[in-house]
Amino acid sequence: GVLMACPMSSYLEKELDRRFNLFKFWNFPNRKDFLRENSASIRAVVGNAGAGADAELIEALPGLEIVACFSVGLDKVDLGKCKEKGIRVTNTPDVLTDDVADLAIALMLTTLRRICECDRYLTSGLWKKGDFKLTTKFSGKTVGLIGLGRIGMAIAKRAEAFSCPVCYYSRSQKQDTKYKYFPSVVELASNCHILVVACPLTAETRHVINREVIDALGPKGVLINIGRGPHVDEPELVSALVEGRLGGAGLDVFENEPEVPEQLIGLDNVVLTPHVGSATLETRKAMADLVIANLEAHFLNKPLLTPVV
Ligand code: 8YV
Repeated sequence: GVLMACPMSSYLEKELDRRFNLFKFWNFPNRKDFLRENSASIRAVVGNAGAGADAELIEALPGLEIVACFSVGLDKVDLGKCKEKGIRVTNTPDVLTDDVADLAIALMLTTLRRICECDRYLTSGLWKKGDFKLTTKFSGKTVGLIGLGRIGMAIAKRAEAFSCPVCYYSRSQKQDTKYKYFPSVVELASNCHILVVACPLTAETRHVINREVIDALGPKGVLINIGRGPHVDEPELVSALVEGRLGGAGLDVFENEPEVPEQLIGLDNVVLTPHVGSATLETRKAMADLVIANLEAHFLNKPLLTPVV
C-alpha cells in the first residue's frame, strides 16, 4: 500500500491509484484507527511541502520502505529517522527549478514596479484622475541570494539578464562561480538591494531572516521569499514593513500557511502569492511523473531516480 499524506495533485492521485493500493490519509478523520488497521500494509508514503513523514508517522508504520516527496523541499520529512531505519527518501529536484526561479524574478518585478497596485489603479478607474506614481527600477539592482543551489543558480542566471550584480551567502564559498560571496547573511543583506531566500529549510536556516538582517537590508531593501515561511521571523518582517524600516517584500510562502498575517494584506509595497512557485500544469505533471518513477524503481529494485536518503 501507498499512503498519500495530504491532497497535492489529482493527476498523481489517479496515477497512484492505478498502480498501487492507495490510501488517502485525509479521508480518515480518525488516524489512530486507520493506522491500527492498515499500518502493516503501508510500504510507501507520498508527501509534499505541507505534510510528509514526521518521526511519529514513521514509528507508526513498521513496513515503511520509502518516502517519495512531491516537492524539492524535505523539511516535512524526518531525514535522520529515515536514515536510521533504512527508509529511502526521494524528492522532485530540477523539474521545478525554472518555475520557481521565474516566480522569484516575477516577484522582484511586481514588487519594485508595483504591478499589482498598477492593475488595481487602472481597474478601479483611477487612471482617468491622473497618472500612477513613479516606482523603482529593477534592472541593475544588486540581487543577494541566500543559497546557491539549483534554484539559486537559476535565479542568478535570470538576474544577470537584467544586468543585476549577483552576490550570495551559503554555508561555504562555491569554487565554480564568479558571484561575490559573503560569509554571513547580515553582510549579504547590507550589500544588496533585493535579498532572496533560496535555500532549504533546516534547523540552521529557520529564521535566517531576523530583525538584524531586516535592518541590514534597510528601508530601500526588498525581501523575496520563495523558500519556506519559517525562514522568516514573520512578526519581525510585518512590523518592519508596517513601520517602513523595510522597503518591500514579495512572498510566496508563509509561516502558517494558508494563514497570512492580516497586516500584510493591503500593504502597497508587498506582493503576496499562495505558494505557487512550482504551480504550472507542465511542472506539476513532471513532478508527479517523477514521484511515480521513483516508486516504481523502488518496488522493482532498480536505482532511484532522485534519491536523498
Ligand atoms: C509544492 C514546494 O508547493 O517543491 C517544493 O518544495 O514547496 C512545492 O513544489 C508542493 O510540494 C506541492 O504540493
